[in-house]
Amino acid sequence: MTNHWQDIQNADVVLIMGGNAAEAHPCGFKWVIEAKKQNKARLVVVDPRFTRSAAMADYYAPIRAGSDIAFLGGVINFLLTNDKIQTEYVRNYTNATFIVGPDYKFEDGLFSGYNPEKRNYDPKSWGYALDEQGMARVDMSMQDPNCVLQVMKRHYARYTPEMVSRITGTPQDKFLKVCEYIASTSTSQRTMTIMYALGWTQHSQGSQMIRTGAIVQLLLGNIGVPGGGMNALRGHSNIQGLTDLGLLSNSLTGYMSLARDNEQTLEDYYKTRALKPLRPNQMSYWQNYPKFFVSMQKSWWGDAATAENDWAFHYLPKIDRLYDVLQAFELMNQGKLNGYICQGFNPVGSFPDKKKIVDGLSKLKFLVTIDPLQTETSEFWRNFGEFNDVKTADIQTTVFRLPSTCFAEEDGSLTNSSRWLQWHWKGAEPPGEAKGDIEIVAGIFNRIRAAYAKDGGAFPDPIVKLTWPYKIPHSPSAQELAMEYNGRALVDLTDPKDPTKPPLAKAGEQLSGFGLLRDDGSTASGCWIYAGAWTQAGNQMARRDNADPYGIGMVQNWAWAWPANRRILYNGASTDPATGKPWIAKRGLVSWNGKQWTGADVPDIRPDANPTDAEAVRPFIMTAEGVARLFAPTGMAEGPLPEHYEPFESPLVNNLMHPNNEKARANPAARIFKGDLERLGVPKDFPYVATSYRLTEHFHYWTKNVRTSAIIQPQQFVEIGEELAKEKGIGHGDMVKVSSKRGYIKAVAVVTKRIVGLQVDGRTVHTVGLPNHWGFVGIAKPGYLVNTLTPFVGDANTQTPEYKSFTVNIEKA
Ligand SMILES: Nc1nc2c(c(=O)[nH]1)N[C@H]1C(S)=C(S)[C@@H](COP(=O)(O)OP(=O)(O)OC[C@H]3O[C@@H](n4cnc5c(=O)[nH]c(N)nc54)[C@H](O)[C@@H]3O)O[C@H]1N2
Ligand SMILES: Nc1nc2c(c(=O)[nH]1)N[C@H]1C(S)=C(S)[C@@H](COP(=O)(O)OP(=O)(O)OC[C@H]3O[C@@H](n4cnc5c(=O)[nH]c(N)nc54)[C@H](O)[C@@H]3O)O[C@H]1N2
Ligand SMILES: [Mo]
Repeated sequence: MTNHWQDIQNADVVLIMGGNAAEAHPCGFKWVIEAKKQNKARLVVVDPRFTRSAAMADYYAPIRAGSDIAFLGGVINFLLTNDKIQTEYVRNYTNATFIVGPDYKFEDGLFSGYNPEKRNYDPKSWGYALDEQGMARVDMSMQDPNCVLQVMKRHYARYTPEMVSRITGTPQDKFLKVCEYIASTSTSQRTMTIMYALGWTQHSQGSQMIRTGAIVQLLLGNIGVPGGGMNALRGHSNIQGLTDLGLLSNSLTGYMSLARDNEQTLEDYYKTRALKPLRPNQMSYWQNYPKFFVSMQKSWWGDAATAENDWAFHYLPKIDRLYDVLQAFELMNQGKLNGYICQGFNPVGSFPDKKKIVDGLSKLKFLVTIDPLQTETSEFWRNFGEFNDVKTADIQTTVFRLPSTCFAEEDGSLTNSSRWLQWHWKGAEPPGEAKGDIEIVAGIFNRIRAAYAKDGGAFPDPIVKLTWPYKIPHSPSAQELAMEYNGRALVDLTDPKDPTKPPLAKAGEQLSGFGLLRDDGSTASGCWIYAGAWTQAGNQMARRDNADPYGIGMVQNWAWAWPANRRILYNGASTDPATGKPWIAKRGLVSWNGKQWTGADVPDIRPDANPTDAEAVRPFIMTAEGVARLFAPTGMAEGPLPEHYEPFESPLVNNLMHPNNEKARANPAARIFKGDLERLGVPKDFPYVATSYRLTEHFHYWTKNVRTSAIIQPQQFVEIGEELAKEKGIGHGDMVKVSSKRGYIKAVAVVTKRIVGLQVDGRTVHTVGLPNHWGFVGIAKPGYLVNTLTPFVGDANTQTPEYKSFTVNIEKA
């Protein structure tokens, strides 16, 4: 979230699109109700299904799954052609004024730089026009035909209400009504928040769907302001913490990244990460990358990371490709990956194309599962009849099951969607032989290290020299790890401005924030954005003061938020650039008092940045531009502006935007492996759009082990609309067979008014809804896994699978 849960109460309009907060985030959803109570906020929901969120909405519009870029592109067109943008915000806080370079082109659905063999883009031609000093050229009047605003106007002119409706199936009048609600927040006095989750992320163009939402918010001046923002409603209790700590295979902590194999030296590595400003006087805060990186290396390898060895840069792997989960299972299937450790993860249930997942696991030498429960994954080798029809005798994989605790049986912190690190305390002792996750992983590590120390190996240093300072080496405590992430001074840190002053931190002391980090090896910090969470004053995550002195939900002393306990990111943009005073006085976050920035939140701008300077520091300090990017010259795999593509499986044989270009039918840069192309269905055989989702009564695949949940939602069902049911002769409660190119499941039909057929390009397209919670292990009624049906396709940037739009057939079983 750019903002936070409590802040939703400040919104005037709430758009829930690509999520179903009432159902999947019921505790957080109460802040939507607060917004309705306090501000007469209007709730608008756009979803293929009339959900429990829709049931609370002031306005609901249906949409065909997978077509949100067309819808939001239409919103952008509406805002630009009807002059419903917050002009001064757009001019000062976004790159609308920046001139795009002469080589940029968009033709027939493809951007310049496309390589069809590699299915990727060279983004070189997407850069800005630069002046002699290497600064980006701008036109503050936004009239230059090549400035971003004008480029966008041309790009989105194609997204007319007629075209939007033809693609999305949303009736035109409903689409336009949603546009009006959204446009009502283009004044500086009204804000809209967008709440989204998997309805946007789980698509082959998911990242661009989210970007389209962000562009809408920027045009309206709704980013950085209270009641605004792009609010990703995260999944598992600590999934925000997972990405913060860099647990994705290409990540390091605090959103740093692993070097690629063409970046063999530290200098090359920094080149594309510590970017110089593109406009005069801007901060480009990532210029501090070396401070964050060296501090992380010192935290990991201590005295073995020295200036002479480039802070042990060569200890880190250099990646030749992304090693996401799709890649891992592809490699397993190819026989190139033969051991797998599955910690708190049940891929047989949760990953797409179950057959491919089970085939992959069957080729392993060993599989380790670390889980409090038996799962479909730990039992993948057993025959469960039609639900998992494997030949056990043919599977040679050795499976180790290591029983772990769950969160209530350990101390630690969870980072929620608001970026708050909240400490919790153990509530019970683990049962039986279960051990905590830290102890299990430490046990594996210590044994591997002992083996390396004894026998040597190809490259022992990174393992043998890893810092391991814990009191009980086989069981580090959560406290020790949290303090390590925060970081400490390794020597007395003198003030560079005045070395005679007492040190800013003494050797050995916990650091108060990332502002103290250095790139000379004098500081250690495991995760720079977490610096400030456990200071000399103690555990900030354990704070529990819910005082809200400004009455706008700013509880600065409740837990601790990254970065720097800032609750709303980019909050400098909540002020009028002419004065530095809040756009909305009663919801003031920060303001310029003539000398410095102060306010209810920690200012997200240099403290002494005078807004009245001609070249004032702009509030988007993490970009080299200093402003937010409507047009992204780098960073996105499939182009600088979002463009509608069809899902890989769609009821349409072509992309209505580019009917004659097969290459632009589906996202041209999305992740798909050769073999999986053959496992995609065509509309003639699989005419219905399928989408999968959650129910309040279950949490993924584990609550089918809980008696009460297994009673209230006992077995797999499938939702279809009344019209489709009639066409197919399916009655409420009948058993049906749902099939895709990859397999089939059988389930009970629920015939409902909540899903309706949509008019897409002149014909009716039906949606089949698949709640995704059951399987063959547990105490609920055993059954098929929904992911038997889903395609092995991933988003071009994140490789998140396309669970939310694929195609099926349905018939009475
Ligand atoms: N009770 C419960 N709560 C949970 C979970 C759970 O299992 N049970 N899981 C947690 C996890 S890990 C996560 S990630 C979150 C997920 O939270 P959500 O994303 O809110 O949950 P979903 O139900 O998967 O999907 C949300 C909605 O997206 C809609 N949708 C599907 N395709 C599209 C599309 O193309 N466009 C639009 N606009 N909408 C679409 C679906 O109809 C559905 O209503 O929930 C978390 N909360
Ligand atoms: N078709 C379809 N597929 C989907 C989705 C969808 O919407 N549609 N959603 C996707 C999403 S967003 C997600 S997050 C995934 C979820 O996929 P998974 O993460 O694979 O599913 P969970 O059932 O949440 O599995 C987590 C496991 O963690 C175990 N666990 C719980 N606490 C602990 C602990 O403290 N330590 C350890 N070691 N284990 C623990 C649980 O017992 C459980 O077996 O599913 C994805 N798959
Ligand atoms: Mo999730």
